[in-house]
Amino acid sequence: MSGTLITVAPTGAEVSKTSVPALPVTLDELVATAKECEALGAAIIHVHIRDDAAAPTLDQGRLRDTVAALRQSTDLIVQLSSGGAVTDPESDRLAVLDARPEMASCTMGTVNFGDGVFMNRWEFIVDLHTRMQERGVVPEYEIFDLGQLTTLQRLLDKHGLPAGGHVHVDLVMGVPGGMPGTAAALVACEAAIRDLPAGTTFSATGIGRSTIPVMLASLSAGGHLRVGMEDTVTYARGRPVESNMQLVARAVGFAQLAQRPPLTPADARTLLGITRK
Ligand code: KMH
Ligand code: ZN
Repeated sequence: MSGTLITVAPTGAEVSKTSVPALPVTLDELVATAKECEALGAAIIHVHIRDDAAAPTLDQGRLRDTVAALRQSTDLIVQLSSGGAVTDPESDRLAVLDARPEMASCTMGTVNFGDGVFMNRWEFIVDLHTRMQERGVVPEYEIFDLGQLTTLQRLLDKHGLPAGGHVHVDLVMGVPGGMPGTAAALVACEAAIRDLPAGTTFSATGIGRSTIPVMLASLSAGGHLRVGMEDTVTYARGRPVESNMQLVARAVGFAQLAQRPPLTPADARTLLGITRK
């Protein structure tokens, strides 16, 4: 498939609503953002939710309500974050799957994350991967450093392919503590991805100012795109991001310039081996 899979990651767990008032944190704000981003060309929404104080939460009731509301209002593939915030316990992160999303993230290793540590022990990774297989939740394997692709290969060798049989990874580049958001790093990852099962696809996102070099490198290397205020809150030097739609519109423009127009959610499901439940 020659089009571009565009994922929007509108909220994340780290950006504060106080410093970035345009960040969608309520369910209404999230649904409105999702609808507009879908209309622009997004096919997947990577979801972190917030509580009434706009703090990150993995509250089960809120997660279920969020999945239901997004399904009702959009055709987007709902991908819940199992990463949460660096402070979330493993038990809550595993319980994210109980909200029955079509997709969930699954990170392939521990990484320093700014001043924190994003913990992903091997046994936890195996637990998450196998529970997703059992429940038919399609993973997006999050890769913060080159060696995590080797961990993914080990995981697939020992525990089998994910639900749906297709392997899709997301390169999260430029996290302080992870790999840099550069074309050279992306090319190194792309070479390692060739050792994964045939047909493995990847998307990439660059944190902060690496967003544009990573987008251009990913499109050139045959990859897909993730954008959103989880990763980028400055549109250009001195210009705060006004909305997630602004970032999705820019990604769509780049994809069109590359003659790889955005995939619809239906096309994305076909690519990723997802059967809509
Ligand atoms: N918020 C980060 C600690 C994921 O969503 O799976 C983890 C993260 C990755 O954002
Ligand atoms: Zn995330």
